[in-house]
Amino acid sequence: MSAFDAWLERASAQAGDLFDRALDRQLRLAVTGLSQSGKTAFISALVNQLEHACSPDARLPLWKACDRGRLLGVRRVPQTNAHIPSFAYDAACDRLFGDPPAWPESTRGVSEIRLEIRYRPAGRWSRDIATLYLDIVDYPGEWLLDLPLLRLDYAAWSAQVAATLRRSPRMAELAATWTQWNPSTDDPFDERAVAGMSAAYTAWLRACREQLGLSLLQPGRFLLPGEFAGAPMLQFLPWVWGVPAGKGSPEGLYARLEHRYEQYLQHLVRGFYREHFAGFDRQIVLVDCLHALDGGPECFDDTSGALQQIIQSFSYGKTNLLQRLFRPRIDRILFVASKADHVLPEQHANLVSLLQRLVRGTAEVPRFEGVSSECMALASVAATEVARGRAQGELLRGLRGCALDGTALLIHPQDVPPVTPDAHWWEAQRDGFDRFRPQPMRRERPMPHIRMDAALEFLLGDKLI
Ligand SMILES: Nc1nc2c(ncn2[C@@H]2O[C@H](COP(=O)(O)OP(=O)(O)OP(=O)(O)O)[C@@H](O)[C@H]2O)c(=O)[nH]1
Ligand SMILES: [Mg+2]
Repeated sequence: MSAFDAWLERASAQAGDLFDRALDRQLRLAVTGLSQSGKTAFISALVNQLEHACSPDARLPLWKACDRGRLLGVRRVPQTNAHIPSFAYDAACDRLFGDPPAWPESTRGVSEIRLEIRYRPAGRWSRDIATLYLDIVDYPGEWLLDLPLLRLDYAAWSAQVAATLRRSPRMAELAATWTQWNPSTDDPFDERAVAGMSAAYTAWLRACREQLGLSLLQPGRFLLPGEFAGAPMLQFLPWVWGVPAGKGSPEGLYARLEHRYEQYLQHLVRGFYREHFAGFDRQIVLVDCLHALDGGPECFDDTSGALQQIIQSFSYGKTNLLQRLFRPRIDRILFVASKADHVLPEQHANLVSLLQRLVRGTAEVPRFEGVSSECMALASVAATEVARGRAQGELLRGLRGCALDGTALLIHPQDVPPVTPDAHWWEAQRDGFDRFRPQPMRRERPMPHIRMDAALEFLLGDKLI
């Protein structure tokens, strides 16, 4: 496609978007969450619930438009940005409904999906049929952590990494492979040495994720470079060897690393942000609180810190028609403790309370802008069922399902602490929360879920009146 054709396509897509926005019949939903928080499973489940919403098997009592019979149908339609791959809903379903069932694969690139929702507006005399277009983007969670870098220059980002190393001896220990380099600002820029050190830095990011369970790992594309693997702009690392007095010579190491950082932001992050992360109307933030608990205090704080950084990359506020057209902002945000099917229903209140603590700092920005927010515990696809049975000779009420390796399980999951755990809690020996694979499901029926209808009501309810 020539540059002109691409421009023409984008311009006509934008004109179409503007028209739908003027009529308030387009809604862009930001599905936000760290890597493995459940974004792809949520989007797949959302599409599945919407597509089955008018069938007799639908189980969405908390979604008023659906419960009151005003929903006429939902279908997938081509998204306006034809140059962006479509969300692989069918591939996700092939895995979820497969034999054995499996979760969708971890996301490796950006994709979009557009849903056309047809409904009858509320009101006794209304005979009209109205349409709402719902646009959703899926992307790898790692890339989300690049957005906060847009507010930091190279020196500020380097200082942030240096502070993290001072705070966390475990991270500092793993970082020895690259921190021991210890160059000077004016050292000559040696392409091979920088490539080697950048590889060591990337290996450190990976080790922090795999060994320490951390998420606040930047730059995100280092972990998942996509089509840019091997590009020089992905070869740099933070300057943690003291604060340089100046930038040194323009051809020196510091200045060249700084240039690479800026190129990374310019070519990868800014474009990605502009194309996919501007103009959202609603946001859902998925948080795997149980992973944060299993990972220990450092992982818990890391999750909280990562969410706080991410939220600052979005714009919030109440909007009127003009703003909605030209400067859309998020006016509702839903914080979700995902994978709630890993604990017993009576623990959901604790899970929500824990989520509130975890996102306390994060929720401040939207609240300050007067944006309505809510916290709930949800399972996009419920992989367990509450059951009674005997385990090791004991009669117990617990959760029945299959572990990720297929082993049948009946467990009584541990309780969820309602507040940020204290040192006592962290020190006690305990097993982690068991993880389950999806239960066998029939394609012609909607997927089992927990509170997807409440999420739909919060996110879309006021738009379907
Ligand atoms: N039991 C249960 N597990 C879930 C649910 N949603 C997600 N999971 C688990 O969480 C894992 C990650 O889910 P994804 O939807 O791939 O997460 P993601 O946020 O898209 O991850 P990235 O694409 O890597 O950023 C899945 O493989 C499942 O093991 C759920 O509703 N219930
Ligand atoms: Mg994903």
